[in-house]
Amino acid sequence: MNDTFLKACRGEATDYTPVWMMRQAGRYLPEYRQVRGSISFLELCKTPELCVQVTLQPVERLDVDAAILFSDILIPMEAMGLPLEFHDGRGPIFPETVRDRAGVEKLIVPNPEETMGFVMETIRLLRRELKVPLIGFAGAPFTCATYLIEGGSSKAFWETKKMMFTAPELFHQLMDKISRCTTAYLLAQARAGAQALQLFDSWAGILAPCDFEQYAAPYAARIISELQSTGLPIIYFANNGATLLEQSAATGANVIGIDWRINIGEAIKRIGPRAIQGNIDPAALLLPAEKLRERIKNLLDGARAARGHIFNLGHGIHQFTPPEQARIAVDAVHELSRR
Ligand code: 1CP
Repeated sequence: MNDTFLKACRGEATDYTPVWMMRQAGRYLPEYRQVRGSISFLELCKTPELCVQVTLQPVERLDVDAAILFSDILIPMEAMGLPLEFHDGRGPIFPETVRDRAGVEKLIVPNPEETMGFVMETIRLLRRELKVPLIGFAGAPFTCATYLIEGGSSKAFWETKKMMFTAPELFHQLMDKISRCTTAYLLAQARAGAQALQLFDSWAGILAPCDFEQYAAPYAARIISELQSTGLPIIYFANNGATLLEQSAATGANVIGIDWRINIGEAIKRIGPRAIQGNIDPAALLLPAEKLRERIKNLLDGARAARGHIFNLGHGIHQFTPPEQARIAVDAVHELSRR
């Protein structure tokens, strides 16, 4: 059993720097595209045997030190009672949005085992196969709320901010409901065998620090505190969150994920004595091998001051990344960090 990743999460010494990549299973892998050729994305998410297969694909091809459950942050939002659709090339769509009191009240806080048993089954099956730790995950409440309110992806997040600023009580009610769903869901993942848990706050970076403080961070903090009983390392990743690092650390997460818009040395100073995860620009995987290795070397040097470093990209791997380049990066991290 390779527990290097878990040791780094806990700030313990490791023989080398562990590595995984956000969205490491997915469309950049031909073997993933082959599975997806015969099944829709949502059906794939609900078929444990296939989720196991695609979760294992990057572990085998890239030699990463952790696996991440194959699923999506919007699966529990569908379980809250809002129909979800995925259209190729357009991302997720909620045809009914949540914008008023009736919409918030209609949402249920589901029993995760009953409504998302396929996720827990995937976790149980994976634990039998894996020789690296398995990361479970959920969207952080703010990020999930944007999808419910906007009805899908967004650029300006106007409807979300409109609710925040014109109906704050309703917004808090929605956040509270999503948070209760998320805590129950992650506790169920832990019981099924997840060995670390990551909260993805992909859109937190659109918020002013004062609004992050008031409307988003307290809910992430509450979930993290309710997960303490599991004893599992919790990773909090706010994309575009370089302006929110102190507040992200204050959520109580054991590991703070950072994107590439900040130097890791500066981020380490700002998050204090806890582990850090990141932070190569996903596009930098396109660099010629020698340049890529040089960039990784610089990152590893910069991360020496950290109390635990997990190498990752600053956000999900891009769909058009050549898989061979990802493998070059993983090998470079392993080789260059070994003492
Ligand atoms: O067509 C396809 O096959 C679907 C593409 C795809 C994949 C492979 C989507 C749709 N989701 C996923 C898997 C996924 N999503 C994982 C798998 C595990 C892994 O990392 O290997 C994870 C962790 C997620 C999480 C997720 N989904 C996030 C948070 C991470 C991030 O990238 O910021 C978000 C925002 C989503 C929503 C989502 N699902 C899919 C897409 C294209 C999107 C983003 C849409 C948008 O930009 O708003």
